[in-house]
Amino acid sequence: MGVIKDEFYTEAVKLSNEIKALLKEHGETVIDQVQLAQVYQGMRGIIGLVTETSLLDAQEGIRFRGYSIPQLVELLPKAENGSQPLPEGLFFLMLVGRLPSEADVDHLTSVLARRSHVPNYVFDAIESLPVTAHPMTQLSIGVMALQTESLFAKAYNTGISKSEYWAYIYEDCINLIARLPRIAAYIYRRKYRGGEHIQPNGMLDWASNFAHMLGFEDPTFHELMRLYLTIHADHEGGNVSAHATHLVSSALSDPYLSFTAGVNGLAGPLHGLANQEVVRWIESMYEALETNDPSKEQIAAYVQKTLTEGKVVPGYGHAVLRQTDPRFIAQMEFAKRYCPDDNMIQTVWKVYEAVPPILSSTGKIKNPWPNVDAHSGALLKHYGLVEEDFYTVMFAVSRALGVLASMCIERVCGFPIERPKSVTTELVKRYLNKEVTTLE
Ligand code: CMX
Repeated sequence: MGVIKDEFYTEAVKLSNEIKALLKEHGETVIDQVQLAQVYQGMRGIIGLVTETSLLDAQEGIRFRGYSIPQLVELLPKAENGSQPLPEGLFFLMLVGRLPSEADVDHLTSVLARRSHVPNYVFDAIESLPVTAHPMTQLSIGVMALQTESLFAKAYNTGISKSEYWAYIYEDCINLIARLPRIAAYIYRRKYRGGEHIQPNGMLDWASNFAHMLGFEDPTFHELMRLYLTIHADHEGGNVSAHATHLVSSALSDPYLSFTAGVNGLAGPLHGLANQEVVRWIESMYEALETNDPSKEQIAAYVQKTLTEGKVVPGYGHAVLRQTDPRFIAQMEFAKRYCPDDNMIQTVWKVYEAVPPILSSTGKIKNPWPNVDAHSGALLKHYGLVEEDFYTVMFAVSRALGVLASMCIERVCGFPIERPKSVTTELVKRYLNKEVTTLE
């Protein structure tokens, strides 16, 4: 691990120095203006964060360190005979800032395999919950239980210097990424497979080992896992899971505490839980229409019904994107190659034809196009992973790669505690009535 850690540190220090120079010269330059509506409406569009790992363009979608998803699929190292990128490679890219070689990825894979042991008390903590508890609740508790392993928390208690923080944070982040698939798979086997657990296989890559511990041995499903865990990893810094992780970590809460905050945010139906909701919505539609093969017209009528009932169409819309999510397209391409005849996948494609014109016609929905969650569930179902309330856990395993890479960078750069200013509506009214000249 030392080699990657050294290269990461060298690059992050360069960045930190660049930021210091930038702020010295341009620190008072105004780069954004804020409208009152933005303050009340989820801070949409306000530039208030720096995240190096990825950048979201409203039209083009996500780029990770400058690389689009199709480029990553082409350029990141693959498993032997595989066609999908290894997520370890994306983690390396986000962390270090360059495309990894096969040797870099092999090294990272073996480090993660070596560090994947999860202490029994973590499983005991999960077991203390009713088996009916949502898998995201079980994941959150599992990661919290693991917090006793934090090297950063221990080192901080001994009074280390600020300049040493990053090294412990780094180790915690690698350890957490290594252990997450084991915890997630434990939850899956506990909840849906009668507690028959599968031991990790240290010869497999990170995603493949996850698939194996879940109990799936189809090599194409392992390929899907590699793609899934790559494309869900990061979506710049303002989304709820990334921002929550970043916010909590800015208080120097260790990576276990901080990532759990992100997990809890991802568990919201407007964020990561939407992948579960999409499958439920399609199944309710089948039931309501009494067919598993609805026509485009029937789907359109069901979408209208959903809107009339005051509900959202899950998997559609986005706070930033204004086009079809390239993560949706990547999954569609995978499905076209491996399972084009699957019934639910065909429904997903028909929904894709039917929904955007209807959402556009409402005049209020800013993005009528599908996001990542519109496709993932149907693919997982195809391979027999049918328990949709587990899907967000898989999203969380992937999201760890992005938010923890960012956390390592932030600690080298010494980003301070986050503390935006809030105001009251009373003060806003006084400002608008010119009774006060500033909202400060
Ligand atoms: N179905 C119905 N209504 C929708 C909608 C959808 N898919 N998307 C947006 N709207 C509505 C909003 O609820 C809002 O209504 P009100 O004005 O009545 O409150 C209005 O359209 C304007 O919203 P917006 O500015 O277009 O979207 P936001 O930035 O506020 O919200 C998002 C973005 C993703 C929460 C929203 O599009 C949504 O709820 N989508 C469905 C849930 C979903 O798929 N979430 C997953 C997002 C990806 C991820 O994080 O995993």
